[in-house]
Amino acid sequence: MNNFAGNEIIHQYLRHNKKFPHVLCAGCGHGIVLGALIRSIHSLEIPKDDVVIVAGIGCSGRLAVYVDFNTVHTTHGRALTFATGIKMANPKLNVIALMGDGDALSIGGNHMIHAARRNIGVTALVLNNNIYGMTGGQSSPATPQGATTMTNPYGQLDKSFDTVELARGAGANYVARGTVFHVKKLEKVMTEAIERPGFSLVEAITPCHTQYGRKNKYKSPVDMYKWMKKAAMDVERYEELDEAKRADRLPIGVFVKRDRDGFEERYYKLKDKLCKPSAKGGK
Ligand SMILES: Cc1ncc(C[n+]2csc(CCOP(=O)(O)OP(=O)(O)O)c2C)c(N)n1
Ligand code: SF4
Repeated sequence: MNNFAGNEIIHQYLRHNKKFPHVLCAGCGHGIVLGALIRSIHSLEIPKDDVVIVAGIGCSGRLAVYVDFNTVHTTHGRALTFATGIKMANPKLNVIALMGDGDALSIGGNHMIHAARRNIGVTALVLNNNIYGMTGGQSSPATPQGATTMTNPYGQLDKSFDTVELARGAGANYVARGTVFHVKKLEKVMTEAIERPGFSLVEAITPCHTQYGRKNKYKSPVDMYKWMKKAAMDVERYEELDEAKRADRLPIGVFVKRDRDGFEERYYKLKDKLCKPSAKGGK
């Protein structure tokens, strides 16, 4: 598909009469993630009315207002709780929770773990820009150790969370990572994530030059994209490297593919069993 055809597709899914121009800074990667998400939904031919985008709060959460699906802009850290309720009420819907790294791993971290443990049929899309973008650049659990932030001017002391390992350990059916530089690959894993029953998580690495990059020696947003180009490598190749060569590299691709039954499947099976009329004619 050429760029023009790609733009035509995106055009069909935007709320043109509302909320534009958008609020994102020049060079922000969040719009690229949204474009990839739209194209993956389009490629699956899912009707707009069968898609629900549930967003938290943050620059990432803001994306929900631009797209013409069923959308819910919820509270910070609670996207997965709303998403769980929606999926349980109508399991036929494709429910996608859009969250920043702060949203998903900090205030919403517990919901993330338990949504994965339950294996609820929701797709979690974590836009990881290593920082709290919207509120001025505070450290998030994804801020790399040693990085400078508004709240850690002498360098982040804590180690950062590995979103992929967290979701894998908690029991998600599908876990992948991509970057906005490698957008075709990102689109592919998003498509697979939406298709797979049970809990899926895609971590999209996306730059926030405004709050993170310029405090960490990236002179321009372009430098951040160059970093992604250089650091990212397919997970299969990454796993062949010895420990020393893995430093500063970022594995991307698919990390987990499982077929465990989803929570709503187990719940509705139990409900059917309990509601079956008994042999004696009672309920
Ligand atoms: C309960 C609650 N606590 C704190 C906030 C303030 N707040 C809004 S967005 C945000 C962090 C945003 O960072 P992230 O989730 O990483 O998204 P980004 O803006 O980087 O896309 C915070 C702390 C809030 N809105 N609600
Ligand atoms: S503050 Fe960062 S995350 Fe927010 S719009 Fe600007 S570049 Fe994007």
